[in-house]
Amino acid sequence: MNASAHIGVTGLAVMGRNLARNFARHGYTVAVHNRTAARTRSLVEEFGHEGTFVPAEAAEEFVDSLQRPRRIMIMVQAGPATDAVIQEFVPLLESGDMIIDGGNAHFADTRRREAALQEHGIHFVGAGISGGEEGALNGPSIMPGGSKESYAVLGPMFETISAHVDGEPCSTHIGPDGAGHFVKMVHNGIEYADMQLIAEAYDLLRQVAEYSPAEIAEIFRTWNKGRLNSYLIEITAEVLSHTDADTGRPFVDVIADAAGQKGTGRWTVQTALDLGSPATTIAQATFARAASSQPALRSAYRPLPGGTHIPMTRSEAERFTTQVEEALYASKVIAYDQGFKMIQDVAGAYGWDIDFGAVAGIWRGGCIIRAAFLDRISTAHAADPTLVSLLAEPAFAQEITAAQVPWREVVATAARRGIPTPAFAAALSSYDTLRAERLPAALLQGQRDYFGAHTYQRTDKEGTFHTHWTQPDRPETAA
Ligand code: NBP
Repeated sequence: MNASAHIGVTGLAVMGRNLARNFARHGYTVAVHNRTAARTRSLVEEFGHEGTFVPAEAAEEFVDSLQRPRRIMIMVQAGPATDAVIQEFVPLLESGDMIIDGGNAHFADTRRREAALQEHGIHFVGAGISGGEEGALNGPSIMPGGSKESYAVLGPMFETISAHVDGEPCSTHIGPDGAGHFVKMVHNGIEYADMQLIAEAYDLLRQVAEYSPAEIAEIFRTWNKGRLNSYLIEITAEVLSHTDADTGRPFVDVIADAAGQKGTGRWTVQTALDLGSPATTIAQATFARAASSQPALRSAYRPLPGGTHIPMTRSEAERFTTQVEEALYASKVIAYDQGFKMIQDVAGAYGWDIDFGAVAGIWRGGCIIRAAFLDRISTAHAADPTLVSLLAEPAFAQEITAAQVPWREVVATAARRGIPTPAFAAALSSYDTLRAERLPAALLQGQRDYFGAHTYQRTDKEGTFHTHWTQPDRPETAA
């Protein structure tokens, strides 16, 4: 067989099929393969005219059609299916070949696979791909990990098929082994937080300001022209302005209020706990989905009292809308900051050299959290690669300072009226935690020392100490 294909894609469900078409549309010769050959045939029948595809039914035939070093992109279900496909291909490959996992793998699996394939001299590249079906076809945001050598070969291909913003590709080498999938996971965690914050803003405008979904859609459209400009705000306005064809009711009112999840938010929260990274807004957004899907628990709580409903005048509602915009923006800055902190923490833990500015840069297009303000996040991190927090950057600090009164007013109004705002409140509380001069952590240390002799440090002298709490005069000793 003529080894003509620049890249091979195995796994031709929605994502693999669209990525294969994207490569082909950009002039690459693409070998295509799927466990069930019917998918391969239908891809070529329907879209063969879009470029050059080399279909293969057998794995050997697929591998033989690839130029060396061979580049195989796996687009199958994450988990055991990915391992099964790797096992199938490794014996057919040789040193220097590359396997790219474009699925939503857990970064720990990617680390394991990368280490195992290194022993065969095969480059394993865990590449986070965001943008869903549409992005895969027309330009996703691509977050590849793995070796620098593999990016030297794959980078130009990824950068060609990725989304572009201001002429810049939305693909960059994130870092070694699992770094790409880690960053994709955090992207999804931020996505959970961003969506929850938008949903809470909607709920406040609906319940407190008593706007209709169609009116709120217009508010979101206005916000989308300003600093909140983003894909998620844009689609929110679309969803809110949609009317149900069967009932004539606002579509949002006929959708069951139980949110689903596929697991990347949960992974982000679990990993944040492992790293000790306080990603509280992302965690609350994930728990909010879980709580919404607990009907028995919700029924048990439903009869209990809530807050007070106080009608607003039109001008009060307009003022409140402005406050919600401020609160949403400030909370969003905190959520993104928490995501970046996780990436900084993992980089420290694993010694990964990650360019945080470049990460924000490739999230400006192609992916679900694409937003105008990522430009500013990118600039802030690029200007100071050691930036601990966005809030240490003067322009963001100024905006957060300006948002103080409305942000607190919105969270207080929600509490008084009994409207849940777990993500808004978590963001504000995170802000207040991190800016506090003194935290009650001092009391926690006292409690821990009391029941578990866990020791403490003092503010006035060096060393580690323990108080003998049960002795009458409670003597203190150096531990
Ligand atoms: P799915 O996640 O639905 O997986 C279906 C594909 O996996 C089919 O090609 C199927 O082959 C193949 N497959 C399975 Br299942 N088990 C296999 C096995 N043991 N051996 C070989 N092939 C096997 O596809 P998708 O929605 O296109 O997503 C692909 C990857 O991209 C996933 O990891 C997903 O998490 C990730 N992702 C998806 C999105 C999205 O918006 N859908 C976005 C970003 C990332 P068959 O045809 O023979 O059954």
